[in-house]
Amino acid sequence: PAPPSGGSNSSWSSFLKSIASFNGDLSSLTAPPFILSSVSLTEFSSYWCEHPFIFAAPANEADPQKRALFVLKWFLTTLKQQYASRSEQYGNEKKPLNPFLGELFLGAWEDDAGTTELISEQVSHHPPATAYCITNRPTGVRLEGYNAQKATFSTTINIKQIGHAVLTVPDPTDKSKHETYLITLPSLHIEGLIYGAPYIELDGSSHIVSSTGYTSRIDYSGKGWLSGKKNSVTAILYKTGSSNPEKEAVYSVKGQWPEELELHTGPSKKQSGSTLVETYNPHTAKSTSLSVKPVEKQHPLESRKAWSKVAQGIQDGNMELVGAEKSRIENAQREARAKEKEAGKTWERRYFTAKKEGGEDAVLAALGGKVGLSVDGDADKTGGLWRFDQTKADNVKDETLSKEEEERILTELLGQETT
Ligand code: 0T9
Repeated sequence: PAPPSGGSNSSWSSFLKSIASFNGDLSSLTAPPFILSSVSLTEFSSYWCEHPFIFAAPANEADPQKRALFVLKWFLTTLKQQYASRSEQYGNEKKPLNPFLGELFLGAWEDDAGTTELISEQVSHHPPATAYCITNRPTGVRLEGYNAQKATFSTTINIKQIGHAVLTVPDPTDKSKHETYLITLPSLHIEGLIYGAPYIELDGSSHIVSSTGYTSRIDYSGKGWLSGKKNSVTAILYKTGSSNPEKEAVYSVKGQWPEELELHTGPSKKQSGSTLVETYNPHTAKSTSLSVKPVEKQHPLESRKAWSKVAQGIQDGNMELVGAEKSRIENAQREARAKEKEAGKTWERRYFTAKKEGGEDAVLAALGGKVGLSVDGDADKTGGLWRFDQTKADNVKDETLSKEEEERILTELLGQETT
């Protein structure tokens, strides 16, 4: 075994010991400095759209079966940035900042598909849940979702993702109609912990089920004792309700998600008559980076602005500053919640609204049962069934904060001293 890649041996082994007696709350783990990230989980929502033109592509495809394939392809092309980008960049997975309630991360991409907008908001703190909405302006393709994580320890850290996403695609042959794709999220675990170089492996399976009658099942696997390659994936796309999806699949995919994916017609490439649709190579695919306003122009609750001192501390290895600045935010948040409670109020989410308990969600009602999602969207584990609220978004669009309002937010919600 190689020695730990970062930190000192002793701090890593005491960290491992603390994980072994772990209570399920990842944010409570005190990790050695080299494992700390200055990026908050609200930023992770942007991983859904590293390639905006692939995201928007279904809107320009007239054949519904091909559209379903394009949606599957887009989903698979997000995996690399979602789950491998930190370890590729730093040599190990990192522990993200734990967002505060109301934290925002806003931005936009510009590429061949035009402008695609991102809105990400921390909609719950206990339990932590992040909601997002990504819209490609020219086509109207939109992804809405929310997620939380449940961690357990058995051999390693195992994480189950709770929540789901809904992709809406306007029908290219009839713009008055649209179709929806309900997307479930894979579970994951941490590999490489004992070597001091943790990275993510996906496991189990996830699904995409569409209102047009197609289902994709995606199976994840890693390197086993004797065979298998790390970060492996296979997927089949079949007619929803098929009694033998493995045999009746109309498309199939095979590969390693950070390396290469092969898309074929039919259930597998070995099937006679199967043809190669496309080979996707993430190393050569065109990525577009997200544009975010400079910190000076951001709303005080925007992630990079609110966490800027903590991020600076992490980058400088100044753990005293990190601790002090984190506590400032956490204490201010605790006080704000106490005040709200006293006044009988709740924190108003800026862009999302939780569906009323018992209130039906049409997408979950129609498609949820096919992929094992409950109609209430696991609201108890995510602080609500969160949906983007266009009215709220329109109302805040041209909002300008007065100096007083900005100072009130800084002091009352982030614990900053203003002069
Ligand atoms: C949604 C994604 C999620 C968030 C992260 C588990 C994890 C927090 C949640 C699920 C995104 O769409 C996809 C990617 C990575 C997930 C993170 C990986 C990770 O390790 C963290 C947890 C909280 C830790 O930081 C544990 C410490 C770790 C570095 C082990 C030493």
